[in-house]
Amino acid sequence: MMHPLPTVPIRGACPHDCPDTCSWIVSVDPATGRAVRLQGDTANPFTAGFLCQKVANYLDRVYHPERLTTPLRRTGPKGSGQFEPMSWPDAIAAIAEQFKTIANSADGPQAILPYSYAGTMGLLQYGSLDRRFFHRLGASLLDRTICATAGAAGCDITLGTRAMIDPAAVARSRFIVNWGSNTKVTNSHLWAIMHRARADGAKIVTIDPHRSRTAENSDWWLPVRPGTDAALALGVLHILFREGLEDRAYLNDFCLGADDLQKRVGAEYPPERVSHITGLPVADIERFANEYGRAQELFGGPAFIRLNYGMQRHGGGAMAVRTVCCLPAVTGDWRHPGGGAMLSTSKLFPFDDVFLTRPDLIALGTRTVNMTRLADALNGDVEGPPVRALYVYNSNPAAVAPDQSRVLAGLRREDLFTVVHDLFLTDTATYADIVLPATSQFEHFDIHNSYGHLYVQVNHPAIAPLGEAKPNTQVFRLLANAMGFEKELFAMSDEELARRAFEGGEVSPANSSGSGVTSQTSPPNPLSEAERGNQKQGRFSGITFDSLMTDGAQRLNVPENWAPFAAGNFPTPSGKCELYSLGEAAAGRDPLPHYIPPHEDPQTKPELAAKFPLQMITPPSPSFLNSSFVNVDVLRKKAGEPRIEISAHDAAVRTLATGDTVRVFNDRGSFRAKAIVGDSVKPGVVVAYGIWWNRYTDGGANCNAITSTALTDQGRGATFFDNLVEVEPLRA
Ligand SMILES: Nc1nc2c(c(=O)[nH]1)N[C@H]1C(S)=C(S)[C@@H](COP(=O)(O)OP(=O)(O)OC[C@H]3O[C@@H](n4cnc5c(=O)[nH]c(N)nc54)[C@H](O)[C@@H]3O)O[C@H]1N2
Ligand SMILES: Nc1nc2c(c(=O)[nH]1)N[C@H]1C(S)=C(S)[C@@H](COP(=O)(O)OP(=O)(O)OC[C@H]3O[C@@H](n4cnc5c(=O)[nH]c(N)nc54)[C@H](O)[C@@H]3O)O[C@H]1N2
Ligand code: SF4
Ligand SMILES: [Mo]
Repeated sequence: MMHPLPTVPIRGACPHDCPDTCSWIVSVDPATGRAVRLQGDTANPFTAGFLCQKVANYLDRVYHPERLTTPLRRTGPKGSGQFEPMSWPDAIAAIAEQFKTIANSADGPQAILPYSYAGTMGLLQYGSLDRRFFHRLGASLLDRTICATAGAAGCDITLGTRAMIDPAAVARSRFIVNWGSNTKVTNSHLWAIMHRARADGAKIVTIDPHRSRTAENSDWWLPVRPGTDAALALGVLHILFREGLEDRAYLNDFCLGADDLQKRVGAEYPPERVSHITGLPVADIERFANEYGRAQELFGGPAFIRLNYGMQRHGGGAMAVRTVCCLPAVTGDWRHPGGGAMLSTSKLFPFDDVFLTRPDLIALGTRTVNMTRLADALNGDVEGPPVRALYVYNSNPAAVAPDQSRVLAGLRREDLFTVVHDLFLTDTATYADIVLPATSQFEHFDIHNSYGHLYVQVNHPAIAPLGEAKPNTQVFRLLANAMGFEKELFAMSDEELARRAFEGGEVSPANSSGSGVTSQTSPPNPLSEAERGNQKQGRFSGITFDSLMTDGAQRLNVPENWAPFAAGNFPTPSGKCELYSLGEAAAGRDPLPHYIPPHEDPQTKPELAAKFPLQMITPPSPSFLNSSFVNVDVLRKKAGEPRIEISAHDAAVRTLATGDTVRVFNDRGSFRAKAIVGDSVKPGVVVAYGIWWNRYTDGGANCNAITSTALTDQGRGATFFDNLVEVEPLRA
């Protein structure tokens, strides 16, 4: 009897938009060339050999029967999903012809809009030759604001960079705050470290309007009213100063404006006012501030805040992040390994982004379109020429972009030429004129940073592309050739691009922002002196590209239990933690933190609340990754069906019971869901889990039917969690 050949292990990394960027090993059957198994790679100590439930089912995604295998041409009305196969040469020629026609028309190339986000976070497939192509073409620039720019702006004001520490050091924290962070679900490897700390005595607190899985599994849940985190943080600061819990030496040595801040919070944010704004009892605010400020004394170690995206997606989202970032400076928690706060580590990876994306190719005066405002852009509500062509890749805006009915109306326009490159016929792809099949992470090469840990790694292709699927980089090589662009701009192989982006990183003056966490189209800011200093220390030193190719994930060259702000070193204009912001003062704005209410706030917009009394937040379902995985049957079954959670009080007023189908609506649109009545939210708040594909909903619309294109106070970000709605039973 013949023994089967052993499977071949291939190292790679999970490409999804998740801070964990897990290292994995794909086992390939050499006889068939098929991937037969996927496991976490134990060689990466942070991701520790375990993958989340979504990616544990990855073979179902890669070998899904609905994978696109050839280019398609539309044969029916837009949105009908009627297509016929076409060849790659025909598809590329058709796209190039349309782009040339538009570029040569009176509207010019800016009438072409690329639309992409983080379907993959690999540096090459996220943003490299695509950026070069659209810059060279003269297309509109895309401001990639849909996720993280509000928080980035908020952090930058206070810290000059993202809030970050070595996340592995969280094991040493003793008072852990998940603030607008569903860590158990969205950052599960950090959650595991939090639990290690808890076994050693740490207390875990979660501040969230929803009793999320994280809140449920914490020692204390603080159900803050949506969009009021800045007020809560200002109230905590009030108490810290009142109780003398501030670290005077840290404030004197490393901070700007402590006295001004103390006066502001002393006069304007007493606990009673903060209680009224946030909906939290005064006693809870007092207790939280005291435990936070006395963490060393009460719990034997520093306090740590995992601040995440939940608080950003509101009208005052940047201010909320900016204000929370002041807390560890006032307590001096930045001094201690494991203390402080973390939003993102992506800025730490000094890849040569300028080399990859070539912003020098951007023509002066090119307009920028904010991706959050796609609904407006497709309906003629932005400056400049109309959008006549849309090229979508790494994103599914028909499901994930706000103000969905206007997004879909735009996608239905007969005069819009739409190309969608994806692995699947997503909601967006059903509106395309041409659909192109994309490779999965098993089928292409890439190099990865992470926004939740300190490891750099490459992803090796494990199997041949399915059907005629092609990686993003390859499609832009073909398109560039058809457009007659300079060959040398697109000639390098993916491996060469990665090597150069990695090796060039040490000397590059480029910004080192990573995928998915900053807007990448505006010409990069030169690094501040402090950041350049950091970079010269060589965070890639000791790592070679060749060693990444052979050995897998490697840790950046930063000290174990790194505490970057232990001795100040804030890359702000003043070099200090700016409790008082010089930049804000220079811009003529209030230089001190203050509370900015949500756009749709019952306290400040009573007329709107009379029509739509409930604040709705719309975080993703734990079974999905944004709208990815909705078409994987086991995961969709786990998610159940679109549902909303509503308090017993609000349900009673509307004669609703668990299991009832409801209509959720406001002036922008409506969607249907099953009601879950309980105490997972306070009266006045409803939660809708996203982000369903419209085609799998009853009624053809998901929760983005009610979200708006209004932007955050700073950072031009999306306000997905800032909505007033009404809910009514749908009865036959
Ligand atoms: N399983 C899974 N993991 C993911 C994702 C996914 O879709 N699924 N998405 C990935 C992506 S793209 C991102 S950006 C991250 C996001 O990571 P997180 O920020 O952790 O995720 P969210 O669920 O968007 O929001 C976190 C929590 O904020 C709460 N929240 C809403 N409004 C407020 C508020 O005003 N104040 C406070 N304090 N809390 C509020 C929500 O109820 C939610 O529980 O997760 C990544 N990981
Ligand atoms: N209501 C509401 N809306 C939200 C959010 C929310 O919490 N609530 N979250 C927001 C957030 S945080 C984010 S980050 C955005 C995410 O929005 P998107 O970035 O659009 O994320 P996905 O929905 O996962 O869609 C990514 C698509 O890229 C495709 N893809 C994957 N790999 C590749 C590849 O290599 N090449 C190509 N061409 N395609 C590929 C996938 O198949 C998938 O269809 O959604 C936002 N929308
Ligand atoms: S989605 Fe996140 S947790 Fe899941 S495997 Fe990918 S990186 Fe790891
Ligand atoms: Mo995101």
